[in-house]
Amino acid sequence: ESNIVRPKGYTVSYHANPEMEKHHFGQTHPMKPWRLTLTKSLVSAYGMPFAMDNYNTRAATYEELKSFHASDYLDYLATAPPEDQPRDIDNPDKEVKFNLGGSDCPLFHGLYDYCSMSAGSSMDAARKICNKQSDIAIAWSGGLHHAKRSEASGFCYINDIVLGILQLLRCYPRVLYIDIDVHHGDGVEEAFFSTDRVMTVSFHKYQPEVFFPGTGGLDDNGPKSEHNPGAHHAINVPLNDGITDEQYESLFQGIIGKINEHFRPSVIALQCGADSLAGDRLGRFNLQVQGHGACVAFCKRLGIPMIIFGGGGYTPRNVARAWAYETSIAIDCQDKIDPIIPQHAPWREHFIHETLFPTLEQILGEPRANRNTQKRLQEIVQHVHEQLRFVAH
Ligand code: V1P
Ligand code: CA
Ligand code: ZN
Repeated sequence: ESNIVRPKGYTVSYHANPEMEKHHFGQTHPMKPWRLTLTKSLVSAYGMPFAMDNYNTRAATYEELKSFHASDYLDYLATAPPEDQPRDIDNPDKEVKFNLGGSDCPLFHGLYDYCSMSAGSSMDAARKICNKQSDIAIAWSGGLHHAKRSEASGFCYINDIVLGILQLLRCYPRVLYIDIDVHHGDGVEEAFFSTDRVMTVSFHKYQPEVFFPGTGGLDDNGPKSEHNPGAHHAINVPLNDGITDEQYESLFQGIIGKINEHFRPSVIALQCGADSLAGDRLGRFNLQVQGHGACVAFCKRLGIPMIIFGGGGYTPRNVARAWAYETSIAIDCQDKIDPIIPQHAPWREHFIHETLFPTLEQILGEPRANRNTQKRLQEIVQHVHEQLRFVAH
């Protein structure tokens, strides 16, 4: 498409490793790395690569992974036998200790390669932001926000976001982490619990004991122990089923706008998990591609350098729609692209409705009941504003 040109005055980069998409978590597992192939094919069908710097990234090295993760965990991740091989009789309790091999975090073939490729793309994106070679760097294969220093969790083994933010902290004083995945960004929050140089903000479905991971209540704002500079620097926005575009946009702008004034981030790391979209296999919200994308557009308008990560997203056609649309927002061609999916797009038959913006009725038949009252959403904004009074500015 000849109308897709480089944006004027700033540079956008796209970081991906096509080898990563060939990995499989298993037949019944919701995480499908193939959604990255579908996303890339849609981005390409629209001609968007012409407007960006496109990097084929290398896998992160063991040393790079060690900047956040423990060596015994990485060693086991690198050597644990895949599920269909004989059990590792020398290490009977390591799978339990590291939470590897269950239904959420299976030990599949090529697992270590898969993890180091995801981390490699996110770290590459962070370095391009640090070097000022990119103003917006996109790493859709990252966003694996649940992984801990020595533990896998919720489909996440290596926390590429933490690794990326650690890179950013080498060159920028303050990082604002924003997480619009339907799940709580617990791994990133915990990693930066004790610093005031990173503020973490997660919007998520919150229903302890029912919805994974069960953390991220409104009052959880970082350990309030004495002399913890990180206190008040974790912001949580707990939501109920069925939130709409309109409510989410007003909540997002009210909260992120205020945080921007108080915290004055030098760079933004935005996790764009697409499981917050309506019709997601695991999600519970009623967001459409437009409302999800509006969060990216709002952050972009702040005019601060930004890394954009992927994350969850379990209905591949909707993941590809959202991330292709958000790529178009990054390069500022969202008003130029045809909402009808290009005739030559590979796997076009997967997009049951041939538009980038299916209606709620098209996605769901019957929309999910909205359990978020205006009163409760106002209380949440109020609470966040009160937290920010503790943040130096
Ligand atoms: O609910 C659980 C745990 C497993 N039980 C002990 C409770 N796990 C969830 C994990 C969701 C992970 C989301 C990751 C992300 O935030 C970032 C990439 O999007 C889970 C669910 C669920 N409905 O919440 N696991 C599975 N479903 C699952 C289903 C089939 C096969 C394997 C896992
Ligand atoms: Ca979230
Ligand atoms: Zn998620």
